[in-house]
Amino acid sequence: MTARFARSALSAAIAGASTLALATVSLNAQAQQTITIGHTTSDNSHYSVGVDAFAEKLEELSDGAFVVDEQPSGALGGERDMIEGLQIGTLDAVVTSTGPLGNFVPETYVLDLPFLFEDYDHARCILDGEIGQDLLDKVEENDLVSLAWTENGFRHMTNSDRDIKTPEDAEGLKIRTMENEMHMAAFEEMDVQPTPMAFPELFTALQQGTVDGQENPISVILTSNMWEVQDRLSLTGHVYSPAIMLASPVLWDELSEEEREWFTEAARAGAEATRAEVSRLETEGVEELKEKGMTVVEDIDKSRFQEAVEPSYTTYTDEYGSEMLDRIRNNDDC
Ligand code: EAX
Repeated sequence: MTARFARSALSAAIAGASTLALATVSLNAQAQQTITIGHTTSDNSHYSVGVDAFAEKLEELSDGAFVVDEQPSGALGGERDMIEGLQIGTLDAVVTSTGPLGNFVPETYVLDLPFLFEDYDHARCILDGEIGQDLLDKVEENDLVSLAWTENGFRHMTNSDRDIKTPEDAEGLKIRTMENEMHMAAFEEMDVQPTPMAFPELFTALQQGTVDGQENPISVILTSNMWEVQDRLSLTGHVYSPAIMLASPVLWDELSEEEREWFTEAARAGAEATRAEVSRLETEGVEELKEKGMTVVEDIDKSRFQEAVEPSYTTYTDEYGSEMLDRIRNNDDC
Protein backbone atom coordinates (compact mmCIF):
# COMPACT_ATOMS: atom_id res chain seq x y z
CA MET A 1 0.00 0.00 0.00
CA THR A 2 1.46 3.36 -0.93
CA ALA A 3 1.58 6.06 1.65
CA ARG A 4 -0.73 8.11 -0.53
CA PHE A 5 -3.28 5.32 -0.84
CA ALA A 6 -3.10 4.68 2.91
CA ARG A 7 -3.78 8.36 3.59
CA SER A 8 -6.77 8.50 1.31
CA ALA A 9 -8.14 5.22 2.70
CA LEU A 10 -7.74 6.69 6.15
CA SER A 11 -9.49 9.93 5.29
CA ALA A 12 -12.30 7.97 3.60
CA ALA A 13 -12.63 5.91 6.75
CA ILE A 14 -12.70 9.07 8.88
CA ALA A 15 -15.30 10.66 6.60
CA GLY A 16 -17.34 7.48 6.74
CA ALA A 17 -17.11 7.36 10.50
CA SER A 18 -18.16 10.96 10.93
CA THR A 19 -21.10 10.49 8.54
CA LEU A 20 -22.08 7.53 10.64
CA ALA A 21 -21.69 9.61 13.82
CA LEU A 22 -23.84 12.35 12.33
CA ALA A 23 -26.45 9.82 11.28
CA THR A 24 -26.51 8.41 14.81
CA VAL A 25 -26.88 11.88 16.31
CA SER A 26 -29.77 12.74 14.03
CA LEU A 27 -31.36 9.35 14.69
CA ASN A 28 -31.17 10.06 18.41
CA ALA A 29 -32.52 13.53 17.87
CA GLN A 30 -35.42 12.08 15.95
CA ALA A 31 -36.12 9.43 18.53
CA GLN A 32 -35.88 11.86 21.42
CA GLN A 33 -39.20 13.21 22.59
CA THR A 34 -39.60 16.37 24.66
CA ILE A 35 -42.23 16.24 27.38
CA THR A 36 -43.65 19.63 28.30
CA ILE A 37 -44.64 19.91 31.95
CA GLY A 38 -46.40 22.95 33.37
CA HIS A 39 -46.99 24.16 36.91
CA THR A 40 -47.87 27.45 38.58
CA THR A 41 -45.08 27.83 41.12
CA SER A 42 -41.59 29.18 40.52
CA ASP A 43 -38.53 27.32 39.32
CA ASN A 44 -37.13 27.05 42.86
CA SER A 45 -40.35 25.66 44.37
CA HIS A 46 -41.19 22.22 45.76
CA TYR A 47 -42.93 21.41 42.45
CA SER A 48 -39.80 22.31 40.53
CA VAL A 49 -37.68 20.06 42.74
CA GLY A 50 -40.14 17.27 41.88
CA VAL A 51 -40.06 17.99 38.15
CA ASP A 52 -36.24 17.85 38.22
CA ALA A 53 -36.34 14.45 39.95
CA PHE A 54 -39.00 13.27 37.47
CA ALA A 55 -36.88 14.41 34.52
CA GLU A 56 -33.77 12.74 35.84
CA LYS A 57 -35.53 9.43 36.45
CA LEU A 58 -37.37 9.46 33.13
CA GLU A 59 -34.20 10.24 31.19
CA GLU A 60 -32.38 7.49 33.04
CA LEU A 61 -35.09 4.85 32.52
CA SER A 62 -35.57 5.73 28.87
CA ASP A 63 -31.86 6.07 28.18
CA GLY A 64 -32.40 9.65 27.06
CA ALA A 65 -35.34 8.96 24.75
CA PHE A 66 -37.49 11.39 26.77
CA VAL A 67 -36.34 14.79 27.93
CA VAL A 68 -38.37 17.26 29.97
CA ASP A 69 -39.17 20.87 29.21
CA GLU A 70 -40.35 22.44 32.47
CA GLN A 71 -42.68 25.43 32.17
CA PRO A 72 -42.98 26.92 35.68
CA SER A 73 -44.63 30.08 37.08
CA GLY A 74 -47.91 29.68 35.24
CA ALA A 75 -46.18 30.19 31.86
CA LEU A 76 -48.80 27.86 30.36
CA GLY A 77 -51.70 29.27 32.40
CA GLY A 78 -53.45 28.59 35.67
CA GLU A 79 -54.07 25.11 37.02
CA ARG A 80 -57.59 24.83 35.59
CA ASP A 81 -56.37 25.98 32.15
CA MET A 82 -53.56 23.46 32.19
CA ILE A 83 -55.84 20.55 33.13
CA GLU A 84 -58.07 21.49 30.20
CA GLY A 85 -54.93 21.64 28.05
CA LEU A 86 -54.10 18.06 28.97
CA GLN A 87 -57.49 16.87 27.81
CA ILE A 88 -56.94 18.31 24.35
CA GLY A 89 -53.21 17.60 24.26
CA THR A 90 -51.73 21.11 24.16
CA LEU A 91 -49.26 20.05 26.87
CA ASP A 92 -48.02 16.68 28.07
CA ALA A 93 -48.10 16.79 31.85
CA VAL A 94 -48.96 19.03 34.79
CA VAL A 95 -48.20 19.22 38.47
CA THR A 96 -51.25 20.80 40.07
CA SER A 97 -52.84 21.19 43.47
CA THR A 98 -56.29 19.68 43.85
CA GLY A 99 -57.60 23.29 43.76
CA PRO A 100 -59.45 23.00 40.44
CA LEU A 101 -59.40 19.19 40.23
CA GLY A 102 -62.82 18.69 41.84
CA ASN A 103 -64.33 20.58 38.90
CA PHE A 104 -63.20 17.66 36.74
CA VAL A 105 -63.27 14.80 39.27
CA PRO A 106 -65.74 15.59 42.10
CA GLU A 107 -64.66 12.49 44.05
CA THR A 108 -61.42 14.30 44.96
CA TYR A 109 -63.28 17.08 46.84
CA VAL A 110 -63.14 14.97 49.97
CA LEU A 111 -59.40 15.69 50.19
CA ASP A 112 -60.05 19.43 50.28
CA LEU A 113 -62.06 19.41 53.51
CA PRO A 114 -60.52 21.58 56.25
CA PHE A 115 -58.77 19.87 59.17
CA LEU A 116 -59.33 16.44 57.64
CA PHE A 117 -55.73 15.30 57.94
CA GLU A 118 -53.93 15.50 61.27
CA ASP A 119 -50.45 15.93 59.90
CA TYR A 120 -48.21 15.15 56.92
CA ASP A 121 -47.80 11.49 57.85
CA HIS A 122 -51.56 11.01 57.97
CA ALA A 123 -52.19 12.66 54.60
CA ARG A 124 -49.31 10.89 52.85
CA CYS A 125 -50.36 7.53 54.26
CA ILE A 126 -53.94 7.92 53.00
CA LEU A 127 -52.80 9.06 49.56
CA ASP A 128 -50.28 6.22 49.27
CA GLY A 129 -52.83 3.59 50.28
CA GLU A 130 -55.97 2.10 48.82
CA ILE A 131 -58.02 5.30 49.11
CA GLY A 132 -55.41 7.30 47.23
CA GLN A 133 -55.29 4.63 44.52
CA ASP A 134 -59.09 4.59 44.19
CA LEU A 135 -59.06 8.35 43.73
CA LEU A 136 -56.31 8.12 41.11
CA ASP A 137 -58.51 5.59 39.30
CA LYS A 138 -61.45 8.04 39.41
CA VAL A 139 -59.23 10.68 37.83
CA GLU A 140 -58.49 8.22 35.01
CA GLU A 141 -62.19 7.96 34.23
CA ASN A 142 -62.27 11.65 33.34
CA ASP A 143 -60.16 11.94 30.24
CA LEU A 144 -57.02 12.50 32.30
CA VAL A 145 -54.09 10.29 33.19
CA SER A 146 -53.07 10.28 36.86
CA LEU A 147 -49.39 9.49 37.39
CA ALA A 148 -48.97 10.00 41.14
CA TRP A 149 -50.12 11.93 44.15
CA THR A 150 -47.56 14.53 45.09
CA GLU A 151 -47.77 17.42 47.52
CA ASN A 152 -48.42 21.10 47.96
CA GLY A 153 -48.66 21.19 51.76
CA PHE A 154 -50.69 22.49 54.69
CA ARG A 155 -52.09 25.91 53.89
CA HIS A 156 -51.56 28.96 56.09
CA MET A 157 -53.13 32.42 55.92
CA THR A 158 -51.34 35.67 55.11
CA ASN A 159 -52.56 39.27 55.08
CA SER A 160 -51.19 42.73 55.79
CA ASP A 161 -53.84 43.94 58.17
CA ARG A 162 -54.11 41.78 61.29
CA ASP A 163 -52.61 39.04 63.39
CA ILE A 164 -55.04 36.20 62.74
CA LYS A 165 -55.28 33.81 65.70
CA THR A 166 -58.99 32.98 65.62
CA PRO A 167 -61.62 32.91 62.87
CA GLU A 168 -63.06 36.10 64.39
CA ASP A 169 -59.79 37.89 63.67
CA ALA A 170 -60.21 37.05 59.98
CA GLU A 171 -63.83 38.23 59.77
CA GLY A 172 -64.61 40.53 56.89
CA LEU A 173 -61.26 40.11 55.15
CA LYS A 174 -61.29 39.48 51.44
CA ILE A 175 -59.21 36.34 51.02
CA ARG A 176 -58.25 34.82 47.70
CA THR A 177 -59.06 31.12 47.62
CA MET A 178 -58.50 28.50 44.99
CA GLU A 179 -61.35 27.79 42.57
CA ASN A 180 -62.55 25.00 44.85
CA GLU A 181 -66.08 24.57 46.24
CA MET A 182 -64.93 23.01 49.48
CA HIS A 183 -62.40 25.69 50.27
CA MET A 184 -64.91 28.41 49.51
CA ALA A 185 -67.53 26.76 51.74
CA ALA A 186 -65.04 26.60 54.63
CA PHE A 187 -64.06 30.26 54.28
CA GLU A 188 -67.68 31.34 54.13
CA GLU A 189 -68.19 29.63 57.49
CA MET A 190 -65.33 31.77 58.86
CA ASP A 191 -67.16 34.90 57.65
CA VAL A 192 -64.33 35.93 55.41
CA GLN A 193 -65.10 36.87 51.83
CA PRO A 194 -63.64 34.10 49.69
CA THR A 195 -62.52 35.41 46.32
CA PRO A 196 -61.66 32.54 43.96
CA MET A 197 -58.92 33.35 41.51
CA ALA A 198 -56.35 31.49 39.42
CA PHE A 199 -52.89 31.48 40.99
CA PRO A 200 -51.07 33.44 38.25
CA GLU A 201 -53.31 36.45 39.01
CA LEU A 202 -52.70 36.35 42.75
CA PHE A 203 -49.50 38.34 43.20
CA THR A 204 -50.84 41.36 41.33
CA ALA A 205 -54.18 41.12 43.16
CA LEU A 206 -52.34 41.29 46.49
CA GLN A 207 -50.10 44.07 45.29
CA GLN A 208 -53.03 46.14 44.06
CA GLY A 209 -55.18 45.40 47.09
CA THR A 210 -57.94 43.66 45.11
CA VAL A 211 -57.82 41.10 47.93
CA ASP A 212 -56.54 41.55 51.50
CA GLY A 213 -54.94 38.17 51.87
CA GLN A 214 -54.46 34.66 50.66
CA GLU A 215 -53.60 31.19 51.94
CA ASN A 216 -50.96 28.78 50.70
CA PRO A 217 -48.28 26.39 51.94
CA ILE A 218 -44.93 27.78 53.14
CA SER A 219 -43.10 26.73 49.97
CA VAL A 220 -45.50 28.73 47.80
CA ILE A 221 -45.48 31.79 50.09
CA LEU A 222 -41.69 31.78 50.09
CA THR A 223 -40.85 30.95 46.49
CA SER A 224 -43.62 33.06 44.92
CA ASN A 225 -42.30 36.06 46.88
CA MET A 226 -45.60 36.70 48.66
CA TRP A 227 -43.58 38.17 51.51
CA GLU A 228 -42.99 41.20 49.26
CA VAL A 229 -46.69 42.06 49.36
CA GLN A 230 -47.92 40.49 52.65
CA ASP A 231 -46.71 41.38 56.17
CA ARG A 232 -48.21 38.67 58.33
CA LEU A 233 -48.27 34.92 58.24
CA SER A 234 -50.59 32.95 60.54
CA LEU A 235 -49.70 29.28 60.83
CA THR A 236 -53.33 28.16 60.64
CA GLY A 237 -52.64 24.91 58.74
CA HIS A 238 -56.39 24.89 58.10
CA VAL A 239 -56.33 22.46 55.20
CA TYR A 240 -53.93 20.00 53.62
CA SER A 241 -53.38 20.69 49.93
CA PRO A 242 -52.58 17.56 47.93
CA ALA A 243 -51.00 17.84 44.53
CA ILE A 244 -51.14 15.43 41.65
CA MET A 245 -49.08 14.78 38.57
CA LEU A 246 -51.30 14.34 35.55
CA ALA A 247 -50.51 13.44 31.96
CA SER A 248 -52.39 14.06 28.75
CA PRO A 249 -54.41 11.15 27.32
CA VAL A 250 -53.12 12.27 23.91
CA LEU A 251 -49.52 11.59 25.01
CA TRP A 252 -50.54 8.38 26.81
CA ASP A 253 -52.11 6.90 23.68
CA GLU A 254 -48.77 7.17 21.90
CA LEU A 255 -46.79 5.36 24.60
CA SER A 256 -46.01 1.67 24.92
CA GLU A 257 -46.72 -0.20 28.17
CA GLU A 258 -43.03 -0.04 29.05
CA GLU A 259 -42.86 3.70 28.47
CA ARG A 260 -45.96 4.23 30.58
CA GLU A 261 -44.27 2.40 33.43
CA TRP A 262 -41.25 4.69 33.12
CA PHE A 263 -43.52 7.73 33.46
CA THR A 264 -45.25 6.32 36.51
CA GLU A 265 -42.00 5.38 38.19
CA ALA A 266 -40.49 8.78 37.41
CA ALA A 267 -43.61 10.51 38.78
CA ARG A 268 -43.21 8.63 42.06
CA ALA A 269 -39.58 9.75 42.28
CA GLY A 270 -40.76 13.32 41.64
CA ALA A 271 -43.39 13.08 44.38
CA GLU A 272 -40.86 11.79 46.85
CA ALA A 273 -38.49 14.69 46.14
CA THR A 274 -41.34 17.21 46.40
CA ARG A 275 -42.50 15.82 49.74
CA ALA A 276 -38.97 16.00 51.12
CA GLU A 277 -38.75 19.65 50.06
CA VAL A 278 -42.15 20.45 51.60
CA SER A 279 -41.01 18.88 54.87
CA ARG A 280 -37.75 20.83 54.83
CA LEU A 281 -39.48 24.14 54.19
CA GLU A 282 -42.16 23.60 56.80
CA THR A 283 -39.61 24.66 59.41
CA GLU A 284 -36.71 26.25 57.52
CA GLY A 285 -39.07 28.22 55.29
CA VAL A 286 -40.79 29.86 58.26
CA GLU A 287 -37.41 31.09 59.51
CA GLU A 288 -36.61 32.45 56.06
CA LEU A 289 -39.93 34.28 55.92
CA LYS A 290 -39.16 35.89 59.28
CA GLU A 291 -35.81 36.99 57.90
CA LYS A 292 -37.62 38.48 54.92
CA GLY A 293 -39.61 40.60 57.37
CA MET A 294 -42.87 38.72 57.85
CA THR A 295 -44.47 38.66 61.28
CA VAL A 296 -45.26 35.03 62.00
CA VAL A 297 -48.25 34.32 64.24
CA GLU A 298 -47.84 30.90 65.82
CA ASP A 299 -50.34 30.80 68.72
CA ILE A 300 -53.36 29.90 66.62
CA ASP A 301 -56.59 28.77 68.27
CA LYS A 302 -56.99 25.75 65.99
CA SER A 303 -59.98 24.32 67.79
CA ARG A 304 -61.90 27.58 67.22
CA PHE A 305 -61.07 27.34 63.51
CA GLN A 306 -62.10 23.72 63.48
CA GLU A 307 -65.45 24.51 65.10
CA ALA A 308 -66.09 27.40 62.73
CA VAL A 309 -65.59 25.34 59.57
CA GLU A 310 -67.41 22.21 60.78
CA PRO A 311 -70.62 23.01 58.80
CA SER A 312 -68.65 22.76 55.55
CA TYR A 313 -68.61 18.98 56.16
CA THR A 314 -72.41 18.95 55.86
CA THR A 315 -72.16 21.01 52.69
CA TYR A 316 -69.87 18.27 51.37
CA THR A 317 -71.89 15.23 52.48
CA ASP A 318 -75.18 16.75 51.28
CA GLU A 319 -73.72 16.99 47.81
CA TYR A 320 -71.36 14.02 47.59
CA GLY A 321 -72.40 11.58 50.32
CA SER A 322 -70.26 10.37 53.20
CA GLU A 323 -68.70 7.16 51.86
CA MET A 324 -65.24 8.53 51.03
CA LEU A 325 -65.14 10.67 54.14
CA ASP A 326 -66.02 7.68 56.35
CA ARG A 327 -63.37 5.59 54.64
CA ILE A 328 -60.72 8.19 55.43
CA ARG A 329 -61.90 8.73 58.99
CA ASN A 330 -62.22 5.03 59.77
CA ASN A 331 -58.93 4.02 58.21
CA ASP A 332 -56.90 2.25 60.87
CA ASP A 333 -53.76 1.86 58.77
CA CYS A 334 -52.89 5.56 58.85
O1 EAX B 1 -50.45 24.55 43.37
O2 EAX B 1 -53.47 28.11 43.54
C1 EAX B 1 -52.85 27.88 44.59
O3 EAX B 1 -52.94 28.60 45.58
C2 EAX B 1 -51.94 26.67 44.64
O4 EAX B 1 -51.56 26.41 45.95
C3 EAX B 1 -50.72 26.92 43.77
O5 EAX B 1 -51.18 27.14 42.46
C4 EAX B 1 -49.79 25.70 43.76
